[in-house]
Amino acid sequence: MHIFKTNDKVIVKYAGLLYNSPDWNWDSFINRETLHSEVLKDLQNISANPLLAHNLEQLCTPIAGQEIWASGVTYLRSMDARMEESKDAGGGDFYARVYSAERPEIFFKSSASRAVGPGGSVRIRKDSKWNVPEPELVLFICSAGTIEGYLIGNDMSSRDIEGENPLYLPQAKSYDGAAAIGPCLYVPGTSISPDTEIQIEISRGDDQVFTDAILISRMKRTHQELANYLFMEMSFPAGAYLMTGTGIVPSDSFTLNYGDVIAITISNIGTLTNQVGK
Ligand code: DO4
Ligand code: MG
Repeated sequence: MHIFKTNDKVIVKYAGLLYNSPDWNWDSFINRETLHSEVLKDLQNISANPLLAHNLEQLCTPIAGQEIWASGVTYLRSMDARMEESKDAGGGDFYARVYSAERPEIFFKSSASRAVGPGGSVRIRKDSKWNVPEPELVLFICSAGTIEGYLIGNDMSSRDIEGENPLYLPQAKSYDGAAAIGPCLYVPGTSISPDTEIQIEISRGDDQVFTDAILISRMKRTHQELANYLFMEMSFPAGAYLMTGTGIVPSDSFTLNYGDVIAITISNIGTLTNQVGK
């Protein structure tokens, strides 16, 4: 089951058919425990409408009252890259410690108003010279703390700012257009398969300048463990989004340019495409 947000509708795609949700309010529609079975009950009372296909051409960012949080250093590749980029600043050891610590790294990523959706422009900071996308699986955790769905996310990151001093992390990670999510909320009704692949392609004009892929089973921590830490001392009345960390980091010579097109695909969810704008 996939749930899409448009400017005036919430559209459900289930078993190849499209339905206009009876509840157009994103927060009240998605923020439900056992979301998959609740939506199936809703669908019993409405008919599929193939004409909704054209509404899916203009998707909004699938967010309203949710905040976007992020987990870090959950894959070995992220730990290695960050140890290297911050070694001159003496920050390297902290990444190794958080990788193996019981408490995960969790940080605030974006409010809804700063986030970007499918087809929108992500940004790189003007005061940064080394920027990368981080393709990540995003959890949707409802206000009761259970994981109800998944999205694709891009945790845009300024590597030089974070590398200069790990205390600059909020500036390296949070700014207008630093978080992309979409294209929809995927609600499988069970936990997502460990064989789920995250794939990224970056194009510059006609050239493909970077491509890579990883399975989510390579992640060190469980999704529920991350969700439990996020919800331990914070409440989220409309539920929360949690990026689960990146296992893909381009080589150190790579930085994003204005105009680059970033396409992130996650099996069974879809593709999230964004261009780097000013
Ligand atoms: O420690 C910094 C952030 C890590 C991160 O965003 C990631 O591993 O994905
Ligand atoms: Mg990240």
